[in-house]
Amino acid sequence: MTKSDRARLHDQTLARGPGGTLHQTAPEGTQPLTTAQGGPVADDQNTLKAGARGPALIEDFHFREKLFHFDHERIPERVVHARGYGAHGYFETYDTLSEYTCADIFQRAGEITPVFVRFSTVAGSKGSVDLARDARGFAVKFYTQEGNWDLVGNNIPVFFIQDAIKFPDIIHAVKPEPDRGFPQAQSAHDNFWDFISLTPESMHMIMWVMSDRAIPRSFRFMEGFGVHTFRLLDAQGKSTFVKFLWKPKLGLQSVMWSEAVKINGADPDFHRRDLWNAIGSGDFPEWELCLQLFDQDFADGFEFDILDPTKLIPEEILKPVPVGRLVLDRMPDNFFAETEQVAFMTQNVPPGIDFSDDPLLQGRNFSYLDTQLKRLGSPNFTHIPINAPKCPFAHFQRDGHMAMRNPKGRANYQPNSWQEGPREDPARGHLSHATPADGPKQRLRPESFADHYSQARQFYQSQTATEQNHIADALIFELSKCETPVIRERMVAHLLNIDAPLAGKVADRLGIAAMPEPADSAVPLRDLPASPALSIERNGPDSFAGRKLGVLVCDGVDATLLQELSDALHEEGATLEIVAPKIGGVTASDGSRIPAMHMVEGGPSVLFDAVALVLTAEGAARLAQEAPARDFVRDAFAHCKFIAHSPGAAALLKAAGIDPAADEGIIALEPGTSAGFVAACRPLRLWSREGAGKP
Ligand code: HDD
Repeated sequence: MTKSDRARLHDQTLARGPGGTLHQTAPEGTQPLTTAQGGPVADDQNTLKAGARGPALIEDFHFREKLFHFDHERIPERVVHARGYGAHGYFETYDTLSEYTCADIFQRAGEITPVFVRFSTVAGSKGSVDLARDARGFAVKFYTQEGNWDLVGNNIPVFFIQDAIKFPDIIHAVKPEPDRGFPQAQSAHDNFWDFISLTPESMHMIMWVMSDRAIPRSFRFMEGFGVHTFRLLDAQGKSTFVKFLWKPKLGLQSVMWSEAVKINGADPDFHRRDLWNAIGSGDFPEWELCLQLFDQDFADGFEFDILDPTKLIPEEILKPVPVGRLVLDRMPDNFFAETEQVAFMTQNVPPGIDFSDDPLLQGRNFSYLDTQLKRLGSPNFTHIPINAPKCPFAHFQRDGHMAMRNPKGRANYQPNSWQEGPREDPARGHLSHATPADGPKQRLRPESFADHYSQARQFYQSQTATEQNHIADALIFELSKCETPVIRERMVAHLLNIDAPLAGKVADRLGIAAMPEPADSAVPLRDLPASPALSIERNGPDSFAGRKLGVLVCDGVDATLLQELSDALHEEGATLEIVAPKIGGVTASDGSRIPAMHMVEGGPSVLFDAVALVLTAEGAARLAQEAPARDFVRDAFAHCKFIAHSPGAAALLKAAGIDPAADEGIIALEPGTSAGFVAACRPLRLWSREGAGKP
């Protein structure tokens, strides 16, 4: 058979395979398909067989290579923070910080440094849901001119444990129980609460994890924290202690637990989609990097040990200073290559940034390198573009699996006589702070780490009444999932040291008949002043910008009203999504076709920050017959959302059992009132509806 005969046969086979299957013909100009070795592929639809219905032949190298590669596509997921989502962006330095640090990134006002950020949950596996109750990872890789700086933080400023040696235990305890393999992405089970109830140092973090901080509305509306105390070093080696904080420009916002549960069903990728949509539409999320700077005298005078990662420094005591802004403006081209393969390591610090002796940080600096080798499979993981520095670099590390950069020349060591290769430079390189370190070798927890309750109490008392109720509800829910009564009682004993009424409420709702004694505390408890900076509600936005309105419409929807609403949202920097009886959309009053983003069953109101019912009387009467439409309104009401309703919507409100005069969060929408409605949505929720009252 000649080459052209083969090509003809190929065309026929592609058009209609011998078995009659239809195949797509290649569009004009398409690149030819090849094997990984570069060999052109004639048929990618059928394995090589002995006869049309015969057995497959092992000679089929194309099939073998294709399946071999597919079988090896997955790499081990991260042992923690497996589920994550990343984006590219930049960091802009506001002003020089040369007074405190020689880090190149902080030398010049207006300096732009590329970054890659990965947000994550901690406990769940890669395919778990976004709205699990959990801390969120907030890891930033700055590609500085003097090497990569990884600030590997969380959206919570403290941690469960004080010493890294306990990390495998806390993580084992929260992950699915090993005999049964569940629950997935949840802390509401015996093993977790058993460990916590036996680990009093975790109480402060537990208050954060039971608060709404652990169910953020979006990555865009959460803070980030470096957690540990680090050091900044100036050109002379003078050290200043520092804590790193990220403040979201759009303010803080979380969802309610009853909402989170439904969001997980309606859209398990809620946080991913939110970031994807925001960046895709040019609404780039932004955070300010703030520093809490302090010296040894402050550290000596502060009531807790600044090396203890279960403690924070209240912002009212030490004001965070904004030093730059982070903007995320580009999604990765390839999720696997970038978000999955990115390797963050706390030990990646440039000259001018150094570690403290926080025992958790010291342990982390050891752990992160190990994990990258396990996950990425080769010491050459820095050759992967997302992990490679963007500044000039040169070293003698070489060879190994998958080496992509293979230097030429004779010298593979230094010093050498060949005038080849790089040399170290004491004037530019990373220098550690010359902290004196001497002492007997021992396994001891410092006495200064002993107060496990005072800051937990301070956190609880800094919350609004609504937020305190949410913490109590979360504790009750989680502990109700513990099958072992003694674990519940042990937790109530700890809560007695944090807030007696809270302990009483939890004990009552769990049906604990006799109140336990308070847990032993190694030191007397202190009553610390409230810190308003710790409340989400007190630090919400003053605008509806970045938020989403769900608009339920029907055929005949008032086109002018809809346009007005859309304009008012656009003006505010917010967006609108249309929910309709059919995904094909509706025909508006002026005859125009309005495309729908969701049909009612697929677009429950938990996906939106506020809702509007823009309906005709006929459409509302029809929707009133449908459970998903009634739930749309009922849920919005139960979740304290602002609800706008056009005059025609009355029948649906009535069917949902909602009195339009129930409260000021239910707002009549008429021509000319849209801007007022959008402004009314700025507090995000009408918490008084929940019965807790405002702070
Ligand atoms: Fe960790 C991943 C944050 C304590 C060991 N950690 C990881 C990630 C974040 C954090 C955000 C995901 C990075 C990414 O997106 O790839 N970890 C923290 C914070 C901690 C903390 C804020 C306490 C202040 N971690 C911690 C300890 C250890 C680890 C004490 C071990 C001694 N962490 C790891 C790890 C991971 C990790 C096993 C898993 C995947 C990875 O590193 O790259 O090495």
